[in-house]
Amino acid sequence: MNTTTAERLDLIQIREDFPILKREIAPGIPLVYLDSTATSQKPLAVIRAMNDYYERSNANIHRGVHTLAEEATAQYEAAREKIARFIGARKSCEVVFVRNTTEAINLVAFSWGRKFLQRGDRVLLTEMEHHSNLVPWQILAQEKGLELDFIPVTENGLLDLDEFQRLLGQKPKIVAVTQMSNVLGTINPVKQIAQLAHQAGAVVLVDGAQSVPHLPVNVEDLEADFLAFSAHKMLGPTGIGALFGKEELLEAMPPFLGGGDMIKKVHLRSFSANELPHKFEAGTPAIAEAIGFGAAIDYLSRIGMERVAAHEREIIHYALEALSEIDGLTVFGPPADQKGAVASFTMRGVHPHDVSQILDSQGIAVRAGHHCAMPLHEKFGLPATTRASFYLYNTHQEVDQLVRGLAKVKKIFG
Ligand code: 7TS
Repeated sequence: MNTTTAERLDLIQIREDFPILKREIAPGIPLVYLDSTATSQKPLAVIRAMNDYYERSNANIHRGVHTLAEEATAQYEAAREKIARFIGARKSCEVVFVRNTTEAINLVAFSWGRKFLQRGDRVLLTEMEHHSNLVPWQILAQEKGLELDFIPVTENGLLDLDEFQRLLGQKPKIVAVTQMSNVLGTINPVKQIAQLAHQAGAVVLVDGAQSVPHLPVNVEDLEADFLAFSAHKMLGPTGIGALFGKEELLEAMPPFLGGGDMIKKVHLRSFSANELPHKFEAGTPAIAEAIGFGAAIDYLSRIGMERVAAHEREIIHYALEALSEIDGLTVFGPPADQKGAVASFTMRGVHPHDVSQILDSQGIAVRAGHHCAMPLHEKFGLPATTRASFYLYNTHQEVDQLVRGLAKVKKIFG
């Protein structure tokens, strides 16, 4: 593997930073948390940043001139700056705070999409999208009479790029694609996709819910027009996420929600919208959560996303190797070098929910179901899978525990 010992993460120190990892699920049964794709755990630095804000500086932002209001505003805006730097945005006004990835994509669909798409226009998605990058487009398609097309997923869990080129020939107005599948783990070549989409005249939205937490992501390098991601999957709190949008696109878009903060002037029958990014942030935002998001970015930046990614590459190589030795177990998706640290699998003769229940009785937290990607499961003819996912705090020993846990599942189900 391409990490040297010097670059390796200090797992003992990192695990110390996450109080929940000391939890026992039952007496003598320590937690093995393998569900970070759903939501990550939070380090003390994030929990403390939010507590400090409530204990010292709590006030509403952008309105008061008193000391607390100024502190709160400064911390909230500092978080935006950190996020902008983290993803390589040129300006912090290109980062809009939203509740999560889902809201970010809805914002694009219902602000950009409502204004710039017309009956018969095509939206190009993929078969591996999370529901949050499908349903908003379906709603808009019904409203406006749009055509939805899908880049197919191959048997081994990759996007069919020949078919993508053909679909681009139909001149979609927007290509919206996930950078990493939350089921297959597939890391899609979004830079190449964006370049080709731009040549065909389309705008590009990247769903970064799984990539931004796990890989170095730079919007300039990717040539993404929009990038959506959630804090809670990258060590931050729930209730906050970000939409990156290129300034000229955001400028041209109408507001999404109306109310306080997003306006410059309001009359009884009209308003003028505020400047970016406030135009898209109506009402009192999740202030403590934004500050916690900033602290999560600080934590990841201190470690370095290259090292996070390298650790996860090691873990997934190790996990796939170990899982491949279990008779009757099938892991879906591409080989380890083309995917992130996600292993969705089925076990012959055992329902995925039973697998996860028996693992839970051993303290091992995995997820079973369709993982909000029902069309992808349909494609593979599966009602559900069991999914183990890994992050910077997971160890090789935890992979071994998963393997032992699965041996027990097999024993119980004979
Ligand atoms: N896009 C992808 C690729 C995701 O994995 C998820 C969440 C979302 C969008 C939506 O993120 P949210 O923060 O708005 O909910 N994925 C999962 C999952 O795999 N299990 O629980 C949530």
